[in-house]
Amino acid sequence: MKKHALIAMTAALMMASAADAHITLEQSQALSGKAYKAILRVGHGCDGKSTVKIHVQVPEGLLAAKPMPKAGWTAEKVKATYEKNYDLHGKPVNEGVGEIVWSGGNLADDEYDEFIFRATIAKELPLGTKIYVPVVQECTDGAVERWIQIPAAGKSSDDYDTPAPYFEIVAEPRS
Ligand SMILES: [Cu+2]
Repeated sequence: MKKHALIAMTAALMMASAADAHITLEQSQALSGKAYKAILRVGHGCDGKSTVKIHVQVPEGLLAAKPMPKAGWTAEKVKATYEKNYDLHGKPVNEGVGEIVWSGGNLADDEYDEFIFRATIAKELPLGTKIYVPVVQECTDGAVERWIQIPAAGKSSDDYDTPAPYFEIVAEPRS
């Protein structure tokens, strides 16, 4: 009995620390129609190898995305045409940065860092929607981690080994 409880607790702790170590977004909610600061937290490399490149796919409906310059890294801004037209501060937009690629740096597996971009959340995106931000992490020796898993119906990100970071669109911040 005691032993089982201990094992269950250890398993829960291990799962929690694995989730913490993934690539995740610091802000789990974004306000509809407002700017969202996406802080991608990189908790580890690929199986002990250093991170040298981070590809971020900017999801549909995140408008006018801009990376925050990062010392020691170069941010490439890949232009894309949006699938739909959106209203951005009263003006129609249908293109912007669709992918951001940070490269040139070297983040050791035993160190932590953050990669930041900002975008405006299209008012057209429904409230309550979970937005997944696929990230591909490249490391030394050609190692790669793909944080692109989006949960199937009835599952959650915790059910996956390499879930895509995500946030939820809300009308007002919830505590
Ligand atoms: Cu992890």
